[in-house]
Amino acid sequence: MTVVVSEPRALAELDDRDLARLDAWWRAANYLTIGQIYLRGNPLLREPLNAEHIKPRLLGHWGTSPGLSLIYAHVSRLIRHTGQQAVYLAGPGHGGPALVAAGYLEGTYSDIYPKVSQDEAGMLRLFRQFSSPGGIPSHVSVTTPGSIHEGGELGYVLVHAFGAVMDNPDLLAIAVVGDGEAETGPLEGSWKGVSFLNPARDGAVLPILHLNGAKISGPAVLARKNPNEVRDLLRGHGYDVIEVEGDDLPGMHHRFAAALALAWNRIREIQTAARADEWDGSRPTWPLIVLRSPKGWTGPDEVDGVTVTGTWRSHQVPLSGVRDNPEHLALLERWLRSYRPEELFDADGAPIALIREQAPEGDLRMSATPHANGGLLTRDLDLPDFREYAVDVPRPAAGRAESTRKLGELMRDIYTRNPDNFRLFCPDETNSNRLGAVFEVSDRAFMEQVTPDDVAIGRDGRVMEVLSEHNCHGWLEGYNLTGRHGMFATYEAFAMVSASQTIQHGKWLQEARHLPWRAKVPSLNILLTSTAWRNDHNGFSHQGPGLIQNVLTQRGDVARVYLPPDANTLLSVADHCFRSRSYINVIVIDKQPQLQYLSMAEAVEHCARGAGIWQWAGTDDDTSDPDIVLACAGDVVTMETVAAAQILKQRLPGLKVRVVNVVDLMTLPRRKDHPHGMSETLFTELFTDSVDVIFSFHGYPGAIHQLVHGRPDADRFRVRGFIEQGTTTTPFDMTVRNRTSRYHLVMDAINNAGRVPHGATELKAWCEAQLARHEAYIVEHLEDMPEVRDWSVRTSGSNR
Ligand SMILES: Cc1ncc(C[n+]2csc(CCOP(=O)(O)OP(=O)(O)O)c2C)c(N)n1
Repeated sequence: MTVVVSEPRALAELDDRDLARLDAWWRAANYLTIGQIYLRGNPLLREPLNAEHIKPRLLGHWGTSPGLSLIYAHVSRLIRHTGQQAVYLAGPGHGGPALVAAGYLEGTYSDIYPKVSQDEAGMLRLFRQFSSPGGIPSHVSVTTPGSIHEGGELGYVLVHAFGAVMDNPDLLAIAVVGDGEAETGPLEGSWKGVSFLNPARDGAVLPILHLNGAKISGPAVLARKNPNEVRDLLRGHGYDVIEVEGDDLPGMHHRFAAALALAWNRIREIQTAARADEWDGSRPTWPLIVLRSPKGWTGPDEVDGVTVTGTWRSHQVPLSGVRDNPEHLALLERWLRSYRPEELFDADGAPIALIREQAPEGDLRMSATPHANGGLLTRDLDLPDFREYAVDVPRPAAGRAESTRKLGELMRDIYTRNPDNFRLFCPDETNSNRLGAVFEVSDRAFMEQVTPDDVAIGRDGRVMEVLSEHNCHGWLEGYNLTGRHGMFATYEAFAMVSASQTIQHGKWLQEARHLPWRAKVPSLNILLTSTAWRNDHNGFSHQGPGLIQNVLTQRGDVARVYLPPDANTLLSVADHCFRSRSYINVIVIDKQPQLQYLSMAEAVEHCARGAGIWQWAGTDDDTSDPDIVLACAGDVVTMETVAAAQILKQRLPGLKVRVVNVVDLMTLPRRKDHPHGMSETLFTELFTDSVDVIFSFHGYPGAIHQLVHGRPDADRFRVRGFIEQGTTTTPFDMTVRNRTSRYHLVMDAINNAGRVPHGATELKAWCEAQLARHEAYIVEHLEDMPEVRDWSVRTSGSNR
């Protein structure tokens, strides 16, 4: 696209027509905002306002809205002058009616929702649907054209904005940061986005810190700080601070236009120099605007003798008793009429030409930008054949490999084939998670100083490492929602830092499914590695499989959880996830050397079914039901299950044991509960309909009970899993403490089998003795017993 470098003065200075347009548009947006909050009739005030015109429940947020609309109006003018592609992210997303009003004035809203037409009837529908049953949410939600950021859970506006512009050189993300929002941990950490933004190949973020002074019911820290401290803080983060303050009109229009022009010209200077190779490589000082304007600006100054505008009292609905209080009703009418709606909308109720002129052309309207409907821009990844990265597995459970290393090699080649369409996001653990092969083709992105000791760090890098799960997760969301692919790889326990983002993104994807105009976007892929079971060295703080629990409570149309037990299944699962759209895919596998079970061909077949019987591991001959089913999902518990089955095979050969492995956790629920749910016939084929199942699970045991609910005789599932018995110990001791060790599973099998063959009592006693030996051994030797540490099916002598 062509960005026209505007004459700085032309952009910075408003002529009369500019001013008239901005003023009319802003008045119209504010009018429509208030209409959405209050009115269910008489949308154009063509008759005196009465109580019947007022909604029974007054919902929504006025206070932030006039500021959001003012900014929107000015950015639209900038776009008209320059052709700049821009996406608007409202941090205080509770100002939803302002962004809905903007889309409506730009015509996009009626294009998408034809019933909400640009006439009186459509305006009435616009008002009635807001925050109503069957209508639209009060925030800048999925339903809002032009939005990739709901702003419901505050704190993520900058992370989404930075993710949106990565590898998106022509895009400018306008990110409005609320002063309350700026108090959140994620937002405070996200100013650092500039340290990872390359002006040559990435777009730009323009943060606009909106210091309107207050939150729901109290002052905001940055608004009350000495302005020098605010300046120092933001400069310290690397920004060039441009300030606009006041409530005078048209003065504020003039000053904001000048500030925006200054900011944009500065951005273009930075980008033009970088793209012309005139960049010394140091981190640019990007502009940032601090806007100080009153909360609830243009609203009623006082209500019941108390100041409202400029205070926290304007946060939500400044006049609350309108239906029953004639004075409030009169005040509301005066307030609405102060925008002079009769000048803004024509006889049919459509916005007048002056207002329509304010909108940029076509897709340049921020409410229509395809960047905010990223599925429209999504290109499939050019994926290598994952089978080429296979680990050779001549015999099951005989050799060990670091499975995630293979995934790293796959991602290395995805980077090469997709130079602007794929990124890995990781909180400082790419090497630790054995994904370091990506560094063969890409450094980590870093715009701060690089020293000779740094390895794989540089301004051209595209591996995103920042020690902030919030940043990693949010950047990937922004990257995904604008149509690009990636993966967030993190230590399993610390995925809980960003778990709330996972949940919020899941909600976004769920809602998007109901909107045919929202094209599907690349899935959010999360790799949980350095798992609970193998954080024996780091201890209890690093042992927490909580994210699985969160994700599986999300609705089936978005949530997917995969527990590949080895490298080949991991490769097959990863390939599937990289091809998928609009899901949250959680993949759980540890990074340590681990037993390998399946050849690539077997892995592909196993993953396609999601679960299957591992005949080679058990003593089940398929002619009749087994005596016990040993099921497993997760790498470490799979090893313990296979080991338990081997012990039973050797020491209790009369017992018929079936081993079932589950890769796709969502095959366990009934099909009516999840689209991946296996058929009842397959479920019975695997688990029978009456034999007891000892299910050993990577996560919390309750999850399996939840998933098999409603399956034939679900009570027969005895689940072992992580029961918060963590500490700093040996790998095997983690399984002992959590009662998932092979010895526990053998005893469980004996205790629950339909038939107890001769020798069972002795075997249980042997297991108890082994556990006692283990306990003494690790205290003395500080490592696991060799027969456990080096165990494989080869050492215990079995064939596939
Ligand atoms: C993480 C989070 N905590 C609490 C809330 C509840 N909440 C909604 S709006 C708001 C105040 C927001 O203040 P600010 O960001 O300054 O926005 P503005 O003043 O522009 O409305 C709060 C605390 C929330 N939405 N998200």
